[in-house]
Amino acid sequence: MSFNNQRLVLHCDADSFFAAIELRDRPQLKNLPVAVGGRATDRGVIATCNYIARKFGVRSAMSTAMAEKLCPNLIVLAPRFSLYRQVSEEMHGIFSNYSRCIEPIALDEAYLELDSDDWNICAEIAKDIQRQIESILAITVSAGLSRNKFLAKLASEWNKPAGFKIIRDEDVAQVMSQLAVGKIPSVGGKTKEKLAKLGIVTCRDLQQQSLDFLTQHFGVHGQLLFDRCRGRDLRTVKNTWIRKSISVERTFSNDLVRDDEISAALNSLVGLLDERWLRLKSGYLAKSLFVKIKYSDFSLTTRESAFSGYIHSGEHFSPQQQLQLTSTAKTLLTSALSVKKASIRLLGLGFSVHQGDQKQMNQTDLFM
Ligand code: TTP
Ligand code: MG
Repeated sequence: MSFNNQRLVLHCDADSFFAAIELRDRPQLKNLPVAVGGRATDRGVIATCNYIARKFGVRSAMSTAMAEKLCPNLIVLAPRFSLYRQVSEEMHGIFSNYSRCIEPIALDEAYLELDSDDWNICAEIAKDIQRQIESILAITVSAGLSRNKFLAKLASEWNKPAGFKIIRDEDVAQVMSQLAVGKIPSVGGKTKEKLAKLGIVTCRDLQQQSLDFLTQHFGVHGQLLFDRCRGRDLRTVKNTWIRKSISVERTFSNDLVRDDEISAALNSLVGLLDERWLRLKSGYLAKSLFVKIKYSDFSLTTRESAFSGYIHSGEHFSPQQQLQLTSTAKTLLTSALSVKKASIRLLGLGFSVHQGDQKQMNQTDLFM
């Protein structure tokens, strides 16, 4: 089998994404069946559920009433979409430290084209991404590494949750021969049924059919079936991810209470943000500064302040900017603490950004 793509593709998909985010703030529910969705009394549906609930047959898009019938002890939590979007943004930010070509597929899922064709190097990158996401975001992702998008996605689904699988060139023939046709993403219920009527159940069965036969029965879809059942996929990874923010955060081993320790933590975050900002490939403009606080009860709050000017990436903050950023961050923090003064478990600091032409921008614009 010959392969056009030299670079390898990594597919990452977070495990029970919405539920995992809810569970990290409610560790006491970790070993119970938990779902995120609407209430049964409101004719709600399940958005997702943890793997414990899946053992009872609970699934995404199922009515909550049905889910509660299957799993009477199911805990159904209301969704918090803006939080999921924020975590998604942070997860994609982590991806961007490892790849310049990222194609997001969903909030919790992306293809990454890696800069290497060395399987071992790419496997290390994949594992590093998994570790980073777990340590920074406290959720797990499954990852699949292969030669193309189709095979990489197949690999990431192989042993969820927190799974990692590589499908190497020499494994493709065997993997495909045993695969059910329903595992090809575009083969939905109807196509599967039609294939079954033709006696085609596995990809091996599909491989026995000519391209003519498949186009005769499935039109333009025939070519896709012909390719996928052999593990072929010529789609490239399209770099469509746009960074919207960059942030740094610290979880403290002892929750912060005193003003002086909170202030010291904030100063050190400004330093960390400066480092991240310097390393970020140039071309980003910061348009606002935000602080994020997680209290010891795991509740979360953010405060944001827009700039009237811009600051651009790829350079250290000037001393003046450093002062102004620190002072703005303190004001934001004070505003949050005036609403809720409690011990702090985590502090974060970041910029909302957009991509822009540096030449148009004058660094001294910041906070003018
Ligand atoms: P998925 O990645 O499909 O599911 P998941 O992350 O919950 O579980 P898995 O471990 O199998 O990957 O979807 C990502 C999120 O999208 C999911 O957490 C909730 C949301 N979603 C819905 O709201 N409705 C749906 O029907 C599906 C499939 C997902
Ligand atoms: Mg997922």
